[in-house]
Amino acid sequence: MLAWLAILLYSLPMAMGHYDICKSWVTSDEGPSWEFYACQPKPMKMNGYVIVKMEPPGITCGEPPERFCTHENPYLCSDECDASNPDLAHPPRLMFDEEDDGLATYWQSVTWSRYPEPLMANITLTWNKSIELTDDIVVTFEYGRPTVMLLEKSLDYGRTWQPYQYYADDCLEAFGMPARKIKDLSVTTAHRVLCTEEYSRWAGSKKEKNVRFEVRDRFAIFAGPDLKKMDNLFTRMESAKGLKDFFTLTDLRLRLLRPALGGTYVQRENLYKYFYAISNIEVTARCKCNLHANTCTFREGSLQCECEHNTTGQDCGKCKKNFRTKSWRAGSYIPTPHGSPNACAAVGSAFGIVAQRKAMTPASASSIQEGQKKRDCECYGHSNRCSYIDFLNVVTCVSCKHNTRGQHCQHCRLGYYRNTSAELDDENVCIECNCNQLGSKHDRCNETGFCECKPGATGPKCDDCLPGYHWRQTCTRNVCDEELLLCQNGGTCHQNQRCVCQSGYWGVLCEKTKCDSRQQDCGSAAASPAEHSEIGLVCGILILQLVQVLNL
Ligand SMILES: *[C@@H]1O[C@H](CO)[C@@H](O)[C@H](O)[C@H]1NC(C)=O
Ligand SMILES: *[C@@H]1O[C@H](CO)[C@@H](O)[C@H](O)[C@H]1NC(C)=O
Ligand SMILES: *[C@@H]1O[C@H](CO)[C@@H](O)[C@H](O)[C@H]1NC(C)=O
Ligand SMILES: *[C@@H]1O[C@H](CO)[C@@H](O)[C@H](O)[C@H]1NC(C)=O
Ligand SMILES: *[C@@H]1O[C@H](CO)[C@@H](O)[C@H](O)[C@H]1NC(C)=O
Ligand SMILES: [Ca+2]
Repeated sequence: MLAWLAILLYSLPMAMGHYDICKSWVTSDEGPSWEFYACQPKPMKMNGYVIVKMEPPGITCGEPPERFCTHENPYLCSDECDASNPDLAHPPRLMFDEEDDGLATYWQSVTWSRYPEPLMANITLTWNKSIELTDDIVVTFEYGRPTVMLLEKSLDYGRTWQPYQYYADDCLEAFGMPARKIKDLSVTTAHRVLCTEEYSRWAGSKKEKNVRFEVRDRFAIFAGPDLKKMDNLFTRMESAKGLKDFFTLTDLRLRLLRPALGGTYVQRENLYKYFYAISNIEVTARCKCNLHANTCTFREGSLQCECEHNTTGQDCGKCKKNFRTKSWRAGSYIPTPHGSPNACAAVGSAFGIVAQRKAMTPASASSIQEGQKKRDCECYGHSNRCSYIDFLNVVTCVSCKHNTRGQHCQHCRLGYYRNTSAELDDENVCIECNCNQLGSKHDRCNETGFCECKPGATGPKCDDCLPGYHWRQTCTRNVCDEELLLCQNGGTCHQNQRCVCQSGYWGVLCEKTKCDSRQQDCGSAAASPAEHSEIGLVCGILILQLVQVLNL
């Protein structure tokens, strides 16, 4: 009872629809059971989990020790960077540390003493984990912000990179791009990569320290200025994959291309005042767990989702072993507020929520013993039941659906063939042969969907006739046609079945002359109701009489 209460209390925040719980214990007509929801971890500061790489080697100041000045005080170059002295060193880790109030600790580059060779630096941040930004990226520069810089991101652990945002005091000059503001973006362009001049102009090194990558402003396009309507954003992300991916990354790279100039041109006589210094890089994000986990922990050197819904993997990107009866799917934000868990289905259970309900009800307890043998019950999602065949010592799927059959529902039923563009666990894996009932010998086909045809029939489905045959209930050999079996003496071929002869001729192909009314077979070729000649009429009557006699 206490446990129940605990779970009940635990499930209360779910009403807010922030996808923060993965399951809750509910009571329905069928009894108590788990219900599952799409879920995601809370946003967190990512500083503590990052691996940072600086390029080029030797870009960090202090080896050898170096003096530097500031823009505010360009001729008082009393400050010193010395890597061997902890009080004067400026290593990269100081971009991610906790700072005491008012005392900025920062990474610092060498000065621009090699001018006019450009002073450039790459700062690559690696999480070895897909993360989804939930707030602005804020980079804090001491002693002035770069006049030209580029933010890049990777979605594939650093294999490929793409620009994320361009920053320059003059976008056109630096990148050939017009300057834009996030405010100019709309619902359809919210994930556009742009160049901004907002964070690169000189405003005094103490006044404006931050360079932002604006996540909140982009969210606000969907969720409103105070981000109260996050459901709108999430719903939109479900339909626009590009939007979701835009905020997802595994790595970030800051490419510092030109340092702060203090509002002037580069003064060659005092290059000690040009350098980069970063005191903080703030990245707020949540682990990407494909809506299958609400916690993410740091284990074995990297972040890992604590996967629910019987999924596994760093991003919960696949189904656990023995839960692969259905293809893996990411959870979905819709329908709001709980979304769809799209859980992996356990072998030997039905799918999704219903499955779990059944599994929890006492009624199914009797099947547990049978369940022991169901370890090998793999049915590719086409069945939820197996039975054990004692004398063969095999476990076999029963009641395979979707027109499948076989021990693992891995074959197609007779009358169906394998859809080569579908996986084995696809509902469309078997395609009906659709053999023409009249033209084919039976309703089965070979692996490429070809039916077996009766004589005279052809085509994949046996609904065509070979030359010399025509379609009449099935393919029937022609009596006459326009190529091989020509009606003679001016006769015309009627529906490939018979020749309609000119008066005075008869025979199958009207090859015989002079119908003598006393001859028995006279009318066999001339019994056409279309023939109104007297002879034809007489012959017709004769035949009718003959038929009547024979029937008696
Ligand atoms: C920064 O990275 C880019 C892309 O790999 C590379 O082309 C460039 O040379 C690097 N810059 C520095 C200063 O190492
Ligand atoms: C990245 O994460 C994966 C999965 O947790 C792990 O196997 C791998 O060793 C990690 N790589 C590095 C460089 O930390
Ligand atoms: C996952 O599998 C376990 C063990 O069979 C089961 O208790 C749990 O309810 C399953 N969860 C989901 C979401 O399918
Ligand atoms: C074959 O499977 C694919 C993938 O599920 C499906 O899109 C297609 O419609 C199937 N083909 C037929 C003829 O059913
Ligand atoms: C199926 O039958 C057709 C027609 O007889 C033939 O061309 C094709 O090669 C057969 N496919 C297979 C896989 O046997
Ligand atoms: Ca710091």
